[in-house]
Amino acid sequence: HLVNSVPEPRLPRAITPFPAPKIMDLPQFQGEHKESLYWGTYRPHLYLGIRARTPQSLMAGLMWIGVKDGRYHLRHVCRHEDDLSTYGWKKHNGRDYGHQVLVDHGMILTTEFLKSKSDGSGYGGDWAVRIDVQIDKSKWNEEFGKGGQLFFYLADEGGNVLDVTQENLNIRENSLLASGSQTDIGDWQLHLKSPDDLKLHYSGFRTPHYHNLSDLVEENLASQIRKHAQLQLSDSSDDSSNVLVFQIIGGFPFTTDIVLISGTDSVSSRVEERVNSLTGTSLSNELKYKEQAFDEKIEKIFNLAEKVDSESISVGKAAVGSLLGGIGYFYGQSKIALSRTLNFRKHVDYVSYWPAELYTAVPSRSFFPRGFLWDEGFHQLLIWRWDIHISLDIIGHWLDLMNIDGWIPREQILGNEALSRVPEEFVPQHPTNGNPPTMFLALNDIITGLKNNEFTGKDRGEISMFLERAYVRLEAWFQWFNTTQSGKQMSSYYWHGRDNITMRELNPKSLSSGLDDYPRASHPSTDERHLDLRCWMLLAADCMHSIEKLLDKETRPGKNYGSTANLLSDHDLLNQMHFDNAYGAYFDFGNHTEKVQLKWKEMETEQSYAPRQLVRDVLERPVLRFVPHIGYVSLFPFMGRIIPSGSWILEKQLELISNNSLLWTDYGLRSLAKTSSMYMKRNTEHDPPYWRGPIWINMNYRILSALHHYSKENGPYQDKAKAIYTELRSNLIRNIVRNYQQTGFFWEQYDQIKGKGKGAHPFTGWTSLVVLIMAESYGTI
Ligand code: 6A9
Repeated sequence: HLVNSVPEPRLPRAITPFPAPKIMDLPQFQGEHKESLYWGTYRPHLYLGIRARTPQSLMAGLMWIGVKDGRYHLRHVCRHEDDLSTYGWKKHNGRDYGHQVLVDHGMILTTEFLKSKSDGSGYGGDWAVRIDVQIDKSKWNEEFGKGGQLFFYLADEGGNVLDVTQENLNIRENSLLASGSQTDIGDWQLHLKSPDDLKLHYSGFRTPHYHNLSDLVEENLASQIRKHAQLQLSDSSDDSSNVLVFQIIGGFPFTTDIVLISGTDSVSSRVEERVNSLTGTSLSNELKYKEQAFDEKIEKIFNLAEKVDSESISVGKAAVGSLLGGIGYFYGQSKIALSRTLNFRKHVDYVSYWPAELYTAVPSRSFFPRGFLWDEGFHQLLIWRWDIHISLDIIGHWLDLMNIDGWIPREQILGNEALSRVPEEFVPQHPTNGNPPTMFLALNDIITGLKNNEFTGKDRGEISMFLERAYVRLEAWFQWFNTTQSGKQMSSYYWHGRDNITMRELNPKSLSSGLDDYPRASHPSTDERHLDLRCWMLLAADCMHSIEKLLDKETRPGKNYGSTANLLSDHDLLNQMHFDNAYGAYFDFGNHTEKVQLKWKEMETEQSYAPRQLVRDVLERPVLRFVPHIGYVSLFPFMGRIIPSGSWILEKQLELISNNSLLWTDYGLRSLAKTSSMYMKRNTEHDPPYWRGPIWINMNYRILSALHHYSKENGPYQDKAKAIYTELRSNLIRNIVRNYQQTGFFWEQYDQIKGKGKGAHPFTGWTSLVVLIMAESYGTI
């Protein structure tokens, strides 16, 4: 039979999937589980966007016309430029309920989302959206109009045709707006009901592109204005439209309920009954009930009432809501760089990864609405406590993205919508670069949860089956780090892929570490030893060891994560490699000089547009030595709880943390000590300091967690740890809460001088860990 077989072309290794059964094929992710998560607000990059967890979904979205500085703007995609004074899910359970408030220059929109599965509905059930529009009279100028304009659309990624069901859209008499058919859900209908008098217009489009739908609407409106001097859609659709936009015009204030009913082809579909139960008073009641359930669940899981004041509680709820409401579903192919260098066209050559699905939370709905590997491990610290099934589903999706070498791409830019937001040079992912394996943080926590009987019968079984299947992948992940990121000395590691020929960077970055511009050895080399990576390896080995024990795999010959964990947690060994006795602190090691600066230089180049350039000026020969920056990296052994509680080094670490001329501020701990030569230094002309001073919440959470641990361990420094813990915790809570109240957002970082939120916002990723800080939930590691 060999004769007829055509040899398969061999894929480059980097894009060859890991050869093991997919985690997502496990029975626990099929059936009822899968159906229950079919629809959701899975388009987090939009102010309101709904889709299903399937590659070619029926999608819905909301646009509206907002007014800023006297000019009209169409809102759709979350953008900093829109300058909304707040938006985000105040409550959201990640499954079938959400409540969001958006404030757009005097216009206040509330969007609520509800799912329901009842007799007769199609796969995934039905969903309803309530949109409420009000104005704040003190900010709204009557000249802008007495009414609001919403645009609600449906788009079928599968290209199926959508029908407008009545030409004159008289919703007083007939709530049906549109209908269509879809493989997963059968026939469906879209209905609209409102207690207020609304005017409706519509327009249909045929397009294969879904990342620029607001352009279609804008063009249609512009041409209508030219032709008829009226701001209304053309009221036309032909029988090939796969996008339908409904313009809803109402006088302030107004409310509208929009419902998607699926499976209307079934004989028992009871359409009218279902529409009624998902609109009007029934919807109000159902929303109220879900809201209460959300509040109760928060209280039950996090016990906030016992821990913080009521203002903090509502911010804590918004943190949970916004992280869960930010969960998205993406589908597409990552681009994988084939080399580090640019080709003659100044592009990076790349190949495409296999088409893949990713269900994940996102760090920021406006600025980076996509999956980031190490962010996700932190997100799961919160999500598993809320809903273990959602959490395992997310972790499973990520682990299924692993290639045959045990590598997982760091930043997931899947599909055109995601691609359209990222500058080309940042798209290709480098298969030589890692990113901290933070999923082990969550897995460790989950395993502790198992040991403490926090899960019931069925969940316990599913978690074990999950770990059983994930095991080979986790092992490959560990091995990928252990082989490709190892250093010269035994059990030393460094982040590979730093640029060692750059002439522009003050200190070559290590994006793979997640800490981007946090200063490392001035001259990247194979002699480097990175403290943070070594500690991540300990976490990974330790977690692998726990899983081995749990699954009875400990006795396999040649494998023993226990001994690796012992080696990596050996305090003397750690001290030999990373402890600077003179300074009394832990450091990276490498080829380093402190005497590096950026200097303006006249360049001999044809690029006449930039004759003067800021370049790196090295004033002294680097030597192999400790890299003397106090900051997050130097606290990794503390975070990993490696330091024995009786050791004088622990006292020293507590001093570094609590000293306000180093890391301590009233708002949380700085990323880099004030005394560091790189403190708040730009890395290039265009690269302001990022992890060189500002306060980041993921690292503060880890440090706080270790302080909490040492405050419980008997030892001479227990009280000191306790005192610092208490103060740091209240500083972090107070500042994040204050910022949320004043600015309406959670932020990417907080400035170390006044505590002011900085960078991307809303940043509803790891900043939402504030709720775990409020609850004092820290897990084992
Ligand atoms: C590049 C810009 C319109 C940087 O939160 C995600 C990551 C973290 O994983 C990382 O630790 N952030 C942190 O240092 C944001 C990275 C954003 C890259 C976007 C393209 C285009 O924006």
